[in-house]
Amino acid sequence: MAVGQIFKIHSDFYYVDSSEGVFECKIREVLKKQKQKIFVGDYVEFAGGAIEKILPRRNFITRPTVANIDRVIVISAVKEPELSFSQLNRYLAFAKYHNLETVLCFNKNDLSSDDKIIDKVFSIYEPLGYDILFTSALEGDGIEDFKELLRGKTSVLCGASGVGKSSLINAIIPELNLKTKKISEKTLRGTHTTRHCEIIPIGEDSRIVDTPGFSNLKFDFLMPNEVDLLFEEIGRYKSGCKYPNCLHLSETGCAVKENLDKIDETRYLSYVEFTKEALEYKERVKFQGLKTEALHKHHNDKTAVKISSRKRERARNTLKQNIYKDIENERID
Ligand SMILES: Nc1nc2c(ncn2[C@@H]2O[C@H](COP(=O)(O)OP(=O)(O)OP(=O)(O)O)[C@@H](O)[C@H]2O)c(=O)[nH]1
Ligand SMILES: [Mg+2]
Ligand SMILES: [Zn+2]
Repeated sequence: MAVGQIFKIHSDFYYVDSSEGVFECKIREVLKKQKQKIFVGDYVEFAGGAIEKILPRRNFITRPTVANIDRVIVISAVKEPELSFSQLNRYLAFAKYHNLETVLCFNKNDLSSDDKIIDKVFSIYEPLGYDILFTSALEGDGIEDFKELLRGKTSVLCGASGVGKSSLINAIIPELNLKTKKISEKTLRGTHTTRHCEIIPIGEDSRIVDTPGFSNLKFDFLMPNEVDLLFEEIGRYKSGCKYPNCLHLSETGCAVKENLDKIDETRYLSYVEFTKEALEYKERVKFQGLKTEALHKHHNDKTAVKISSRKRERARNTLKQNIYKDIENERID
């Protein structure tokens, strides 16, 4: 069985890169039945144009869906679309949730001569330990540094549509000529030009993953008391809070609130925003928990699971088949 890595997925076709070359594969029915999802970046076993097995992932992210990566580069535009710190904090918290090294890249630097943005970016994110890069894919500023950053690693570009992810890759490898598109004049947003994730090799030892832009990421998958783990500068005060389950919103004796002068305001506002999303998620989980309970009907003090009439019909048929089998067996015997 050959082993290779998925570098692109288009509808039902999986493109595998292996020492034997590049193959277009389909996925074995059994994997589909097991509802196993294959990500770009997955190592797989394959034979005769069919993927048989997904090998264990070193890591992965789900927005965009990519596995086995070394780092995330969050791309923002300083203008067009307008820089949103709230959105940026979302990407950063998400990468931290997946425990991935992250670098910040601010593109379209040619469109702004406003040093205030640069100062603000450095004052917030440098103390948090992030590497920061300003680039212009159009004029070439910072492109050498960007290329240097990629050396020896597999880096995933992550950011809203229209910030210039594909343009940055084109700036490094012009022959690639990846599709790029002007952001809409009406909405000043991107138009989802890149449709699929794809691993692109750069030289001998570096790889970059171009991805479709997205901006509707929500923290509706974790518990509210986990959100402060995604904000290092907030989590560090947690142990001083009066209540161990403090969410640092409006509780008394909250050490985070007492130290707000040391935390950037946009960062704290993002923390509150994500915690509220997590609180909504918690409520929903609780509600769904109750709904599952309601499916259990009480019969003579015993809890019986209520099943739909179709399932009941199927159960009866199975019973019938078993009876026929027994009859047949008797005849053979
Ligand atoms: N002025 C300026 N324009 C840029 C720069 N980088 C990209 N653009 C323009 O921004 C628009 C969007 O760029 P894309 O590279 O398609 O953006 P993307 O992030 O790949 O977008 P999606 O594929 O939709 O996620 C294009 O018109 C680019 O020419 C830059 O550094 N400066
Ligand atoms: Mg693109
Ligand atoms: Zn607190």
